[in-house]
Amino acid sequence: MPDTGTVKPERHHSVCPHDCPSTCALAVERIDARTIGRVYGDPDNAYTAGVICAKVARYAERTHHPDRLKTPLRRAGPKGSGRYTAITWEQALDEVAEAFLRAEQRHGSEAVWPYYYAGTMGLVQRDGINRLRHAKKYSGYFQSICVNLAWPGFIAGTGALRGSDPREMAESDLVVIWGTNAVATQVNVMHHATRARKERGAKIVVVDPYRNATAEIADLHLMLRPGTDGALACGVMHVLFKEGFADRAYLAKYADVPDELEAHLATRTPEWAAAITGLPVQQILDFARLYGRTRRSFLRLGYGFSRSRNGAVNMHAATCLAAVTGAWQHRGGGAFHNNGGIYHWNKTMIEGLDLVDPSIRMLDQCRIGAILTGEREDLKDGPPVTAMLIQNTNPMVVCPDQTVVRQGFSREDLFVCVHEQFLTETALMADIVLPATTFLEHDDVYQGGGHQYIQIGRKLIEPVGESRENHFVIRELAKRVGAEHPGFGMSAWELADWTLKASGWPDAATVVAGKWHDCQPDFRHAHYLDGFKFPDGKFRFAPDWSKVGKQVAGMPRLPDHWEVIEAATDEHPFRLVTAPARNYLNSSFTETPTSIAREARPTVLIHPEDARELGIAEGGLARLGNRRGSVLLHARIFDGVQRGVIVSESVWPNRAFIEGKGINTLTGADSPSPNGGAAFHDIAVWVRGETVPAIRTHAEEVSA
Ligand SMILES: Nc1nc2c(c(=O)[nH]1)N[C@H]1C(S)=C(S)[C@@H](COP(=O)(O)OP(=O)(O)OC[C@H]3O[C@@H](n4cnc5c(=O)[nH]c(N)nc54)[C@H](O)[C@@H]3O)O[C@H]1N2
Ligand SMILES: Nc1nc2c(c(=O)[nH]1)N[C@H]1C(S)=C(S)[C@@H](COP(=O)(O)OP(=O)(O)OC[C@H]3O[C@@H](n4cnc5c(=O)[nH]c(N)nc54)[C@H](O)[C@@H]3O)O[C@H]1N2
Ligand code: SF4
Ligand SMILES: [Mo]
Repeated sequence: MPDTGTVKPERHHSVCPHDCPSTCALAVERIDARTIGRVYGDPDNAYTAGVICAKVARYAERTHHPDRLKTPLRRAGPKGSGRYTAITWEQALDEVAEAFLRAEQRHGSEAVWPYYYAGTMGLVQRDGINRLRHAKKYSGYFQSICVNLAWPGFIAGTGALRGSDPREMAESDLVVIWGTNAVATQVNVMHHATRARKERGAKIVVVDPYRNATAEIADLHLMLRPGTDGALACGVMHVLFKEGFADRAYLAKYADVPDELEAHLATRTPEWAAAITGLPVQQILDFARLYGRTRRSFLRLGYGFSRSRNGAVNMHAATCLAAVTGAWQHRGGGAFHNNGGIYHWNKTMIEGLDLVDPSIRMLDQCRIGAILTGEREDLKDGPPVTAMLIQNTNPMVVCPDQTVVRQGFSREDLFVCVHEQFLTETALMADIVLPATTFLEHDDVYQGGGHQYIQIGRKLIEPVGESRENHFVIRELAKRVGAEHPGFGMSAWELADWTLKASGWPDAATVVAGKWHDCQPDFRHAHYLDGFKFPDGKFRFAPDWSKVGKQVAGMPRLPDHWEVIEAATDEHPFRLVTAPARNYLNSSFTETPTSIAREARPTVLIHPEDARELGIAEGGLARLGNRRGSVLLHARIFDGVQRGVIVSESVWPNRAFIEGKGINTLTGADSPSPNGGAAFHDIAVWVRGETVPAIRTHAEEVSA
């Protein structure tokens, strides 16, 4: 970072674009037209409240990283070799367009598959790729990697993806942080929860399979087996009914089948739940009674406990607690997962929705391995995919069943263009690599998932090298492949402004002037006091799963433990959770030196007694395997898990592992109910101790 002397750099409002529920309001130091300094959380924003994570506070490290891509590149060696030659933007865009036109000529437009995700959460830069695909009838893209288990589970009971104002956590007497490692993944939750503790003596309960940084500071940690939250929720509700904590008047007015639920729960005793979750009976009773007698009890439901094959059922079961006690009626009470349902966007211009052709096939993001290796069912009996444009995602690291993903990307007849900030492992498989701007180098509009603000982030510095925003690439390709839509003629700013106005929000200039727009619905609406979002206004204990997904066979009618997880067996006695690493964000920040130094190396946490039986010592090597493959990494002996549960904080690049195979080698790509996705924390494996010659850590490699 340049020396700024004694003059304080000016601070500018911005928005964190990363795939994190917090979508923090930022104050960014701008040192000059090309350089940023430190990044702060905006203290005036009621949700951010001046708090941001360490990795974004030092964003200068990422923006000004020497490895930022600076020019377009053309592959000059085998796929994956990393041999590239620099070319001009004109050459690069012409070649991509030619490849797309060629693919279209040979196999039809569906042979081209634009592939993207939420590396940036800006609506224009993230979703604009859809305008190109709709205009050209390229293959559709079914997003499934992140929210497809969680959201249907929440909506199943409430009818809508929204809940109590997340800021109300500060006014709660009991905050239950369930399946989210908030200290690491959405630090602002902790700000509001610890305020409640300081100001009101609130209790903080964490439900999580390992003693993560959030559990460390909890009053009570329910350290259950992964994939057993449905059983926990049922055991708790059994006690709530039995011991008089159920609000019968509320249930009569606001719930569908409370009597049937009560009868169903009669056999779901705390003892039953203890046997499935591995928790002590007394702990389940203590939690149930604490929850039952606290009116202002706030369920802060994360994504983690939904990343199991029964995750949607577990999410629904957890939401049922607030209906049983009627906690929804109280300030600081109820439940919150994500606010997606409060926004009413008109994305016609951004995504070209007026051009949608429903006959075009949709290809599943998580099934990319099967799709690229030609599985007929995944291709919907259509043509092979022979050309791709990839923006804001790194499937060669983050997608399940990596062995098959790698096979697919290795196909010689597949043309891939990757638009990236760094030479990721996906970019390494590309024929053409295009350099991308970061959020500080372009305009966009953002909505909060974990809160309720719309914000705009403006371009603050000049693009690094020759990097260009996503919207530029989409426009330029549109010109070259003959795609037409008014959206291609607008700037990112104009698209943001049009979209805000067409959606009934204030225009872009107004949002910028006020720094953000607060979209919080009023108390009655947020707490469903005028009814849940169904015609009869009643919460669904017995949801119609077919309303939230297509694969519903076998899903239980009422909250339960649904035994479809990858259970431990004699052959695969361990259950692996691949929870997020604090200093990484998915695969991002795995390039910044401070993050790498703090995470050190790919590691698996193993219970001391399991480690002893396996003959694995602290810092020793462990091989984890199942029928999908095996990975070799270092072990840490850790007593903050149940026996039989292991945790590997993720997502390290494959190349950071000793044998170049990363953790998602072990993850299944089978599509869970009711709506697809990936069960990243639901992996059965065997574990073996192993010895190999000393090998440098990733951190050592990077600094070497
Ligand atoms: N530092 C950091 N922040 C991130 C990310 C990151 O990778 N790193 N990723 C971002 C993204 S894309 C997302 S979607 C969010 C997700 O953030 P979260 O909502 O926190 O969800 P997860 O990250 O999947 O997992 C969180 C916790 O769930 C626990 N868990 C796993 N299985 C179970 C289970 O069966 N039951 C229960 N109760 N808990 C379980 C894990 O042990 C972990 O501690 O975070 C975002 N923020
Ligand atoms: N084992 C395991 N695997 C997981 C998970 C897990 O918990 N465990 N979590 C899963 C989850 S929840 C998710 S959401 C996925 C996410 O996985 P990814 O989609 O890969 O997530 P990111 O790392 O957020 O973003 C990917 C890339 O976007 C790039 N990028 C950022 N901004 C821009 C931009 O403006 N333009 C362009 N062109 N590129 C940009 C970044 O440089 C980064 O390389 O990973 C999943 N994979
Ligand atoms: S907590 Fe999340 S939204 Fe906030 S700065 Fe960090 S990554 Fe960005
Ligand atoms: Mo995610």
